[in-house]
Amino acid sequence: MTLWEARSLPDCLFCKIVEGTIPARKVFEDESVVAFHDIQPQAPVHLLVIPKKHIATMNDCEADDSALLGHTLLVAQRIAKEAGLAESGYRLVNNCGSDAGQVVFHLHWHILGGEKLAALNP
Ligand code: IU
Repeated sequence: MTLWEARSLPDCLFCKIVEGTIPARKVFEDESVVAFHDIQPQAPVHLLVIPKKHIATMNDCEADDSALLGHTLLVAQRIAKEAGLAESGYRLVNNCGSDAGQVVFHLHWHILGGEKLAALNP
């Protein structure tokens, strides 16, 4: 049993995407990370990058997760480049908790790009 299988939650939608029991348009997968198209894109390019291991939020990350977190971010960089966003730029977003609008409680980063995004502080 791999680490992510040991740590997957039966009712977590993103764990089901990792397992393949809910469909997703995956663009990347390795032993610890999956990336896929968001089903409700908020920009011309909207991808999600998630660790396979079930971690609910950024608040739940521990020191042992540092290599996994670093790897997940480097995967985000790689697939943003593969999506053609390196030169124009992109936004990498993690919503942590309800005030930030987190809806799916399995750690993930949004990659948003393909157009001029609204400024955070207009
Ligand atoms: P949030 O950061 O938790 O608010 O974002 C969750 C995202 O997951 C949101 O943009 C959804 O459209 C997206 N999503 C998805 O791509 N596929 C799914 O099966 C489900 C949610 I459920």
